[in-house]
Amino acid sequence: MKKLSALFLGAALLPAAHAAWQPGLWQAKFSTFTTFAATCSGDVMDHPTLERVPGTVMADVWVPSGANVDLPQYTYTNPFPGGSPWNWNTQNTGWGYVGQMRVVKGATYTFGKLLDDAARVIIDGKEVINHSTWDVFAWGSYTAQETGWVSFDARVWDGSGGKGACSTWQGIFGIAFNTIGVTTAAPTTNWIKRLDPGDGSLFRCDDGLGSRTK
Ligand SMILES: [Ca+2]
Repeated sequence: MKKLSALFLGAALLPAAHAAWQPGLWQAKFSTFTTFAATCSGDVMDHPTLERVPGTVMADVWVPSGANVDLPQYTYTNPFPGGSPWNWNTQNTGWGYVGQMRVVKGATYTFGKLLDDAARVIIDGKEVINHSTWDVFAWGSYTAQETGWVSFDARVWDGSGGKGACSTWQGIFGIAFNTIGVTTAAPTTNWIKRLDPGDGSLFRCDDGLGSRTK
């Protein structure tokens, strides 16, 4: 009996043999890329700025044209422990986000983009948005075949001037989604932010068995 207890105790102390899922997405800031295509092809997981965030947060920040982008009000501070504040550069800033999104079988997820300048969204391998004209609304949809987690990859990019969520979505979100079939930007109440509430119920990302510790 003594031996058996020790065996159970030993098993409990062993590190988990699978990836540890965390709420949110991995983010990388591609501040030196000069094209949207370069931002889209950039490797998020190998980037030195790698940090875990709730969702595609920098798509939601708005910086007016000509503004001092270093001002604190234009930054986003990561609520996760150890997080950092970021901001857009004056020009040619890209952001990449990777992880998984929780979806429900049969539900159609319509993604919308209304930001300055560009966004691409790929969910479960399907590109639903790839649009690079600032201040122009774009959308695309994906229907889940199963209930569970699917891959999610989003990129946002600005060339110069104003950046982030704009027009009627300014101050709210730059990329959003809905599951009620809405394909117009207004009213904004039809749309949902891509932010995990903090419990891993919408977005999650794995820690790579210890190799992705930032
Ligand atoms: Ca711009």
